[in-house]
Amino acid sequence: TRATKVLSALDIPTETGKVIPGVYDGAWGGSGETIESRCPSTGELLATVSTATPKELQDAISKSRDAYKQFRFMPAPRRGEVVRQIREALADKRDELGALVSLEMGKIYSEGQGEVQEFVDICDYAVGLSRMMNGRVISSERPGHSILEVPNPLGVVGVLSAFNFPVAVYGWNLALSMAAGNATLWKPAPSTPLCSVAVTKIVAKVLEKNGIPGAVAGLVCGGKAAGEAVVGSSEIDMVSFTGSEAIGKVVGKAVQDRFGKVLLELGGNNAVIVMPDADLSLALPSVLFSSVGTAGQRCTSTRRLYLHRSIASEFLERLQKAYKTVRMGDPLTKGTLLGPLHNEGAVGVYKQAIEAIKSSGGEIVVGGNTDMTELLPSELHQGHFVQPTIAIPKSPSTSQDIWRNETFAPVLNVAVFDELDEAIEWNNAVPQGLSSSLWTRDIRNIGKWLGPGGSDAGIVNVNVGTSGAEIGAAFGGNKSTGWGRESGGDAWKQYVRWSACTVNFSNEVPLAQGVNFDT
Ligand code: UN1
Repeated sequence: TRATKVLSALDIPTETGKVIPGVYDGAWGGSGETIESRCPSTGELLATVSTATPKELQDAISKSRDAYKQFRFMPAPRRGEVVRQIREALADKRDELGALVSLEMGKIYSEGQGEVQEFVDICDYAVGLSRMMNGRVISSERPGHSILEVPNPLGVVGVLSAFNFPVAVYGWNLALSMAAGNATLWKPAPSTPLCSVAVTKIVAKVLEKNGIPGAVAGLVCGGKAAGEAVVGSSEIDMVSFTGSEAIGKVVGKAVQDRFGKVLLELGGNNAVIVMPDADLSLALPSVLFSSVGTAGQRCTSTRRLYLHRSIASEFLERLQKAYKTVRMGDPLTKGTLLGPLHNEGAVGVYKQAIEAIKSSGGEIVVGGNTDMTELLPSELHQGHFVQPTIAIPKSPSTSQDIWRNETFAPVLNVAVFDELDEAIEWNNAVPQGLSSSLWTRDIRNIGKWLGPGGSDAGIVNVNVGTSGAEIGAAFGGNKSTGWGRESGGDAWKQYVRWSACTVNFSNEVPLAQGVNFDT
């Protein structure tokens, strides 16, 4: 099968019935329960993967700690050189790994490749960073003294990643964590274990070649138990979690309870505002990509569309037409723009959202169906396909659940506004604060949008959609999105421990603030 082909190109043998080891701590293993990886497009079983027993989990955590204790002494630029080799190895397998992302997660091939590219990009960034993780020298008020701010490796970083970006989000964390001199232990989503096994194999080979302990980039596939072990372990200095607000709340509290560091990337509920002066022919494809792309399964997907009254009907009409041209099908088939949802649960969430809109008097403008058998070839009938949907809820009131909750599916809710201030108020009136986008050519609108009374999200775009960020800036959201920052910008500063070091080069020991303690 094509799955066998893709997997064997990624060094994952798949003889029938064979369980693939899902735990790596320098050696592959895992003798706990097994998990199944299923293709969301066809329902076929891709492979069975092993997880760790509680004892193996603790062993993996300890091995990560040991690996950190060794790795932290390697000079940062040399760590950067290892990251560069990982970058090369990943780029070599971009197509194969991209195809595996499509097979296991369900996003289209171009986006699967894009995810690997994002990992490659952040490696490039981390290679440069490895020579630029600078502290500072601060003037002291005391003669013959200097104050240094020094970054050192932090320890072990636990990465709990989500199904929707089974490669890139780990990449954001691993690249920075390695440059910073940490060991990283990955607990991927239970439904995308193969992507994590494939990535870990690529990384492990590079580590081995450089004589670095494999547990510098460890892996524990599994479900709740594995997640809880990572979250609860005092040997793990920082937990970087991507997922739902509900689970993020539990993770955040648990890590805080042991005074660990936590980095949360939780729900998004991202709005696009289109002003009357916007270039609609640019806004249109952009809104289409952000709302339908990845079948609405990015945390940055557009969920809310606010249209100025004067362009609302024209824009909506054009958007409806565009929705109807989106080709649904197998994510690996050329020309497909819409793959399936990831699993049956997501279809349930989609149905519930449609039901809630209808029962509260809202209108479904396009889509709303989950029975796609007419539109799809028989081999995709077991897939989790749904129709991308545009809805007009009865009221724009953000006190309604329809507007307040993140539905991780292609459902776009539309409302009409008269004044930009009103639209900004709606933009900000939800619990989440990840991404936002304003379409205008008027510099006064842009000033308002970017300023203190503007969007309160972590990503505030102008004439660019809500999804599809590059790695250069720090990525993350405010409010219930969790305030975490990953990827570029200053995000690396969280992956080190900072010390303020006052050094006395003089022959006196004066006290700060002129305090006199003479006897
Ligand atoms: C996510 O959805 O979890 O900005 C991450 C984007 C991507 C990353 C999204 N580069 O859409």
